[in-house]
Amino acid sequence: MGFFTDCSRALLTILSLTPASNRHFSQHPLALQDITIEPEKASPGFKCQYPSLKGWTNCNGPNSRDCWLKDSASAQPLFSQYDIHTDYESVFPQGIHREYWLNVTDKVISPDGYLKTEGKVVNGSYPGPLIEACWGDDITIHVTNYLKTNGSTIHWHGLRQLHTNEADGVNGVTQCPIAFGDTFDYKFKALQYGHSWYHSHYSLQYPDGVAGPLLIHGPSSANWDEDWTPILISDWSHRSAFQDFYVELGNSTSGVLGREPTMQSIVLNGTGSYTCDPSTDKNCLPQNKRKPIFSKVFQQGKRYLLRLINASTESAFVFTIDNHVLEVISTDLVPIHPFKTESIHIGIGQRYSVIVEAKPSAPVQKDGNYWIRTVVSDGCGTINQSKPEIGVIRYNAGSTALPTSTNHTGLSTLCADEPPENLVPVVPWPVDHQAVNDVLNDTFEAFVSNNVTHGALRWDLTDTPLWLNFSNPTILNLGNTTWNPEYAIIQESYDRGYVYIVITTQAIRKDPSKNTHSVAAHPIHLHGHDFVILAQSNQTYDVSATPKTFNFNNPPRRDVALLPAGNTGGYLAIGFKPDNPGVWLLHCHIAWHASSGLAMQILERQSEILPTIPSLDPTRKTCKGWDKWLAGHVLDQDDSGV
Ligand SMILES: *[C@@H]1O[C@H](CO)[C@@H](O)[C@H](O)[C@H]1NC(C)=O
Ligand SMILES: *[C@@H]1O[C@H](CO)[C@@H](O)[C@H](O)[C@H]1NC(C)=O
Ligand SMILES: *[C@@H]1O[C@H](CO)[C@@H](O)[C@H](O)[C@H]1NC(C)=O
Ligand SMILES: *[C@@H]1O[C@H](CO)[C@@H](O)[C@H](O)[C@H]1NC(C)=O
Ligand SMILES: *[C@@H]1O[C@H](CO)[C@@H](O)[C@H](O)[C@H]1NC(C)=O
Ligand SMILES: *[C@@H]1O[C@H](CO)[C@@H](O)[C@H](O)[C@H]1NC(C)=O
Ligand SMILES: *[C@@H]1O[C@H](CO)[C@@H](O)[C@H](O)[C@H]1NC(C)=O
Ligand SMILES: *[C@@H]1O[C@H](CO)[C@@H](O)[C@H](O)[C@H]1NC(C)=O
Ligand SMILES: *[C@@H]1O[C@H](CO)[C@@H](O)[C@H](O)[C@H]1NC(C)=O
Ligand SMILES: *[C@@H]1O[C@H](CO)[C@@H](O)[C@H](O)[C@H]1NC(C)=O
Ligand SMILES: *[C@@H]1O[C@H](CO)[C@@H](O)[C@H](O)[C@H]1NC(C)=O
Ligand SMILES: [Cu+2]
Repeated sequence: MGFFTDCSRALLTILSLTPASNRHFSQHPLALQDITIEPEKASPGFKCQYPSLKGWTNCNGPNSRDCWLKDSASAQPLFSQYDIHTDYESVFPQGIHREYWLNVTDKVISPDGYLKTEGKVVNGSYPGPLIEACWGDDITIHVTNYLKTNGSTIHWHGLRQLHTNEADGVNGVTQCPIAFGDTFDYKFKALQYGHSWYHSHYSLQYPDGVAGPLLIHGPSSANWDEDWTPILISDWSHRSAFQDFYVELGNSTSGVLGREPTMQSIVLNGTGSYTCDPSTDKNCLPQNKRKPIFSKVFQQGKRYLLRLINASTESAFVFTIDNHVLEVISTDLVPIHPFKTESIHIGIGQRYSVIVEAKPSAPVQKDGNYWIRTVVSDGCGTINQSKPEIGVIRYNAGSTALPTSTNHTGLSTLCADEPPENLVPVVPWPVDHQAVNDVLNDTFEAFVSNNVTHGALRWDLTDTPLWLNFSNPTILNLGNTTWNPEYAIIQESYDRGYVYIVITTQAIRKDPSKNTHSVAAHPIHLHGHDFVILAQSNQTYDVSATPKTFNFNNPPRRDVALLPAGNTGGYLAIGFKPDNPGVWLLHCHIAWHASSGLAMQILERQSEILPTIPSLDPTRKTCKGWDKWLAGHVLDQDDSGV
């Protein structure tokens, strides 16, 4: 039974790296003495439960957020507790099984007060409902697709999916799209804790609204009193992303790459305010039919935990609250040593947890109202109405006045990740100074292919823009020794150490006659892993000199990092542990670029993937359903598929 058996006391659950036996999710009957944690005010009634940890107690509270569970009967509880220092990649507390249902449908929506007729949503709303679980829980999510013109999949952004590659939700890679009326069951374990988001990986579907927050309760690296459930911050377009994409692709015959489409507004937790005239524009909602501006009440002196997510299509933001300081405690799903700042730059797909003390700096506003602002970073996004005043913090719950507060002065709006020296993980990774792979061979350039493939110029990473066949996911080809170059597959069959991958914006190996340099910053996301940032710069990458500057000493660690763009180059060097057999997408999180082809697949330990998957029958069944749907529909594939 491996590690899902009851271990009454003292023994922490150790992650067994022998697969197959790990797959029996057990449900424990609840007993009165079962340990429960009511971690939050944000979601009343939600409880974490650890019935198998008999005799253990909850050690998490407003002044001990670093602790999660402790074995009170142990002589030295410090050595038998789950806390912020626990190496969550190898050890976790066994929670309970939770089950969720999601329904993806077409819907006319208007989060910013303007009708988007081709909206696509989860359970009738944008953002979709919160998926909430606890560290160590087993999760099953049944996703049903009712979209009339699209298939669908859901990806659980940033979750490791250790030994559950088939639940990663990437069509063409780990599954076929879910056809109209069909359901796919995603089953995985919450081995990390923190907040993230889920979104469709079907072509350009998530910018149309198929996205929602995900929260896994666990310890924090600083103390707080009350929390907010995660909020998605996003740029927003009134047109379907499937139409906007043609702006990006440009004219297919002219041989010119298009520009990024202009987005219309910014939306915070599903609300925004687009200025338009209802008397002349029938899609423009009058004020009384709009949602009120996002506002939250602060009680003087309390510490609030805010969980921020940048769920943009193309824009990065700088987040601030007038007169307040932010204490940052996590990068993506990695707890970090807290640091204080007035503003935080959040790239697409990135998340930060920040604690805000309700103690406004002078000058205190008479009405006690302060703006929450999201400023679009310089050169990272084009939004027609990018009004930064997006929400309100109120000290007087009865007030409805808009704030008169002013922004922090001297803030940088540079499009760059936070300085690495600020992002120090609590659980350190001392990174090997030697890579297990051939790094030059694994150096890739984000370029535009000179070749008009599939009717347009496209972004690429390998020599070919990614182009997947929805009906033939990589996971059903694991016996292959040769691969279609358009699947952009690279092999990493190592069972120890670190694999380094370098991505640049300047030519290193690429043949300039086949690919064109195009200056753009790209937020790079890797599935199945957290990675360390060995180096990140907007300068030129030098194959012999730059690696000498790599940071091996507990570098920042996360699942999305910006590849910066300077005039002459720019690079991002990452390192990951090849400890999770599977086929994992690495891609730019600007939806237009991923669709265009700026993506590749890392095939990790090919021969060990199948033994970790209990059965591919559900995957094959989904493919059958998709092929059946396809037989009656015309699918005009115009993008990579992701
Ligand atoms: C989504 O909607 C379904 C059907 O209405 C409901 O049963 C389910 O609980 C909802 N899911 C969540 C996560 O709220
Ligand atoms: C899911 O959405 C479809 C289409 O709107 C609807 O017919 C169906 O009843 C919904 N299912 C559930 C369980 O809510
Ligand atoms: C998805 O649906 C949109 C309509 O909302 C349509 O324009 C597009 O062609 C569809 N794409 C695919 C790949 O199914
Ligand atoms: C975001 O919106 C949802 C749905 O309306 C709501 O339940 C949630 O409390 C909001 N989040 C915050 C932090 O206010
Ligand atoms: C979200 O990411 C995009 C792209 O990197 C960036 O332009 C935008 O400013 C980010 N948003 C926030 C709130 O940081
Ligand atoms: C912004 O919107 C206005 C009004 O719809 C339009 O006239 C203008 O061209 C838009 N600007 C851009 C850059 O798209
Ligand atoms: C370089 O990459 C190619 C293509 O993936 C592979 O065939 C070759 O073995 C690699 N060379 C080394 C030294 O790793
Ligand atoms: C362009 O792409 C086609 C089809 O993928 C390929 O046959 C051809 O060699 C490519 N041409 C160049 C110059 O790369
Ligand atoms: C896609 O894959 C399916 C299943 O392997 C195959 O039947 C079909 O011909 C492929 N389509 C294309 C365009 O290659
Ligand atoms: C797997 O190999 C077969 C036989 O060579 C080939 O037809 C197929 O395209 C390959 N699959 C992928 C995803 O490259
Ligand atoms: C490169 O980065 C530095 C430091 O972050 C910044 O000061 C500079 O403006 C950037 N240059 C470009 C061209 O973006
Ligand atoms: Cu990009």
